Amino acid sequence: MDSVSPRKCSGCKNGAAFPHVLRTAFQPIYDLRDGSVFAYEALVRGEHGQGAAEVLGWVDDENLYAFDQACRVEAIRQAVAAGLLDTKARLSINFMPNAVYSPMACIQLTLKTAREVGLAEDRLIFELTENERVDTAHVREIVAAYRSLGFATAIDDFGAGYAGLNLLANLQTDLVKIDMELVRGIDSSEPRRQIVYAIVRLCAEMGRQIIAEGIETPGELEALQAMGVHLVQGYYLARPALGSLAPALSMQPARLAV
Ligand code: G
Ligand code: MN
Repeated sequence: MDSVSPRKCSGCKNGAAFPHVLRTAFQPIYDLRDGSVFAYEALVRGEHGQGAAEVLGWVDDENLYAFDQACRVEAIRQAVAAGLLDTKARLSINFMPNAVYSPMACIQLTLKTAREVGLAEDRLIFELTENERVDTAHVREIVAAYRSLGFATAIDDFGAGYAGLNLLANLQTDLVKIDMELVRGIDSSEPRRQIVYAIVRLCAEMGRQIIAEGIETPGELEALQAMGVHLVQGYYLARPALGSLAPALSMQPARLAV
């Protein structure tokens, strides 16, 4: 096992080490083939529903590790409290690679929490969020460790920032989430359609599942559906809801009723 820093680990011994109450909002990722919820993405919120940007403002170098742990634990506990086990949906948790010091050590509290509440490993997805450049070897190690434990992994915001083609080349994630900037206005943008369709085909060839995120209009949804994208997320379908899990979509023949 890799070496572990006692200081960094001290924040992970229990989820209460982060000095703020964290809540979780859940936004569904739907499967258009049957309207079911494929997964709920867990999004961190403050005690009074403050947004992720405000909550992230409370995070510093000292409490980053404790924050990441607390987010995971709260996401799992709150999803189960909201009824996740009564559904077939998975739970998708964002993580910052820089908040993972040692992949196997840092996942233990998450694993313990999931086992305590009866959530099987194969119902957890970890979305790799890259808001800063990270060491490729480090991220590969995390993805490999999570896979070996039975979790699914996703590249988040693919096509934006640091989440480019190199990530696809270097990381064997199960899922790829297409960034919302590529989705925005896709129905009226030939270049966006060409790029996204190329990503769809590429991911199909690579055996990765695609999720389109940030869908805000029926036109965007239809354009993506026409390309064969069936895992979809966005405000047009459902906004994040604090502490509650949105129901499945009601489907009409050949068209969605949303
Ligand atoms: O980086 P990541 O993809 O995890 O970001 C998720 C964020 O995107 C959340 O804060 C969520 O509220 C937001 N979000 C989800 N769906 C939409 C959408 O349709 N439009 C916009 N603008 N933001 C969205
Ligand atoms: Mn995400």
